[in-house]
Amino acid sequence: MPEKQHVIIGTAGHVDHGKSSLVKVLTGTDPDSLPEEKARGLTIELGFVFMDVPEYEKQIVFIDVPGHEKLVKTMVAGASHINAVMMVIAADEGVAVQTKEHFDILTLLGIRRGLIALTKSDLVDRSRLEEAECEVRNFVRETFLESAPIIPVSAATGEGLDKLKSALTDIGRQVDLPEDSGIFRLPIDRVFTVHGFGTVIAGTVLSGEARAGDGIEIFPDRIIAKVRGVQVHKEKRERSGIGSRTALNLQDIDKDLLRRGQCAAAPGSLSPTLRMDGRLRLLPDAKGVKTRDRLRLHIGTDEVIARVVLLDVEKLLPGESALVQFVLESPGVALPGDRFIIRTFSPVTTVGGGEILDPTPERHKRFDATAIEGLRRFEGPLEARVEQVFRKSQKRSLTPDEAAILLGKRAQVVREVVGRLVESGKLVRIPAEKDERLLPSDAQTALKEKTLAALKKYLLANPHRSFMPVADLKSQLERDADEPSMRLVIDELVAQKALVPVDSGFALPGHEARLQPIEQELAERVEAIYRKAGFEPPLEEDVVRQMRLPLNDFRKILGILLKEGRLVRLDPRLIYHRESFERAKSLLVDFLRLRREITIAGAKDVLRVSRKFACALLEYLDKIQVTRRKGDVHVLK
Ligand SMILES: Nc1nc2c(ncn2[C@@H]2O[C@H](COP(=O)(O)OP(=O)(O)OP(=O)(O)O)[C@@H](O)[C@H]2O)c(=O)[nH]1
Ligand SMILES: [Mg+2]
Repeated sequence: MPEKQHVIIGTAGHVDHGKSSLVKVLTGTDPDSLPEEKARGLTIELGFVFMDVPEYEKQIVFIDVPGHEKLVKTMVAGASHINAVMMVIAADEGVAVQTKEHFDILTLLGIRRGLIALTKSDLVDRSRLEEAECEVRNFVRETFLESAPIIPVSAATGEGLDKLKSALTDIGRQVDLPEDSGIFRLPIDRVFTVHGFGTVIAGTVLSGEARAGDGIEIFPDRIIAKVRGVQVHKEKRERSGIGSRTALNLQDIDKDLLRRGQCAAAPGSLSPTLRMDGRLRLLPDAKGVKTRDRLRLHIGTDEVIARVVLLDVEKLLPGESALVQFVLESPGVALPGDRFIIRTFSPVTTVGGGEILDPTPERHKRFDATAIEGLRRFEGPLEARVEQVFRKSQKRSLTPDEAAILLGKRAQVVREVVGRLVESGKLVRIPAEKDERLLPSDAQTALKEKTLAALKKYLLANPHRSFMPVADLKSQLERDADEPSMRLVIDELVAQKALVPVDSGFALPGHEARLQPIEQELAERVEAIYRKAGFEPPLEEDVVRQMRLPLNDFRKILGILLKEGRLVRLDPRLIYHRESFERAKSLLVDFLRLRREITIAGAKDVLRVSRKFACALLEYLDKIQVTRRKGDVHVLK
């Protein structure tokens, strides 16, 4: 039998209005299973109950929440990922305090579907029932439940239950599967142990899938675990399905490490942080919020304490919204687009909520224009969000797949958007055989400028050098760019002839090392020594001794003469004057043209030098590909 799509319906409403009783008469199962709940007639923990409707193509699952004012935290966790709400209002009492608070929370969580069950209809007469209906209709005016059915029911007599069931199945039909990023994510709402099975976590699968044998990571604690088995509605399954209530049996993990509020996800797919940026909207009747207010931040099934920093307003007034940065007191995880709820620290009341825009931001100063501009992009269409992920990562190029993970979007979708951003010139591709990376074009321009500036600065500080060694350049740019971005920018600068590649570094066109007059004079003396020595030049140490120069000064001058090509280094110990070398080369080449091949002894005779020089010259000619070695002889190449 194919797996049925789950429709997750949360109850909501004031304490004792009959939520659990209604779930029980609808399903035959009491959602209150704890002895303490039964004894007190009060829901304390979330209840998860499946409703079997024969012939129905979907599977309804209720999440029954507590209505008590002290347990709103639990209600938020239960309501965080529902598809629709069954708002329960007792006909005798009508709209009460937590009716409104739950309703506000559902609105802030972005729940869009539901119905209202007007319970305990058996306790009121007809006119009170009509009055209650009227009151409720007013209550939901201009809200997401504006045109939702209001159904009088009684858990005691069964009145209205059929109508309620059919309204629930209608709503279920309107629920679509969420867009799937393909990356497994399940916010944990329940942890328990099953005798003989060990530790089990449960929740609603928001995206991707998990199979037995898969590795998962528990965030924000970064605990790696292995899935031993998957269960849906107490039945063993091959894999978890998106949107389904799912239990994962984990291997070798201590239950004490797990709790509601953690998130099980594909390893490495989330980044625990102490800061999150979002748009916060206050309820119209809430108190205002100021920067540094300490609040309870509910994201997914978790609650963390955080201080709020208002980024684009001085003070946030009731009914208004602002871009904010939350500074968390303990790490949390989220993806862009996740909803959150804000409750005051003490006394605890719900004041607002909104959407996470950037779950891993830098620290921002208030009114920072770049930060605000970036967050506005994250609020925009997908193309703007993809662009912003790359912009935010400035110093590091990203692959489209990495960007997809950061956004919680399907890789294929992000790849297409990236293609459009390249066409419009906002992103630049870094060519690579596999795993093509991209960089915002602004970042590329800035990095080019930085590269040229680093080179100029280096050459100014080292006037005797005519180029900057690669390693020095890279270490200068390290803080601003990753290796592929540097490669891209350097290649482009070379192609534009703004950089000139030399042996082991880069030069600026037209730039020559500058010598002090005294160095100039020394350089001429060094050159003269080599010129005069002809085919049998002295060793470096002999020249140093002869000139009575500090070794470093000599090396510097030698470096310039070599760079300028006035001297030629044949091997680590042997240097020729350019003129002597050219003369030796043409003598040997002439000989070869005539005789086709030459031995070391032959070269010795031609140049009248010792074996050491003959050997070095022939090897160097091989190296610069004038000649080629063939056994004991060298021939022209
Ligand atoms: N007469 C009558 N009593 C009801 C009806 N529904 C619930 N009750 C009674 O109302 C009381 C509270 O019902 P619950 O179902 O526990 O209420 P709840 O909304 O789940 O309460 P919390 O979970 O604690 O918020 C119980 O004593 C129920 O027997 C109904 O339709 N008619
Ligand atoms: Mg209850």
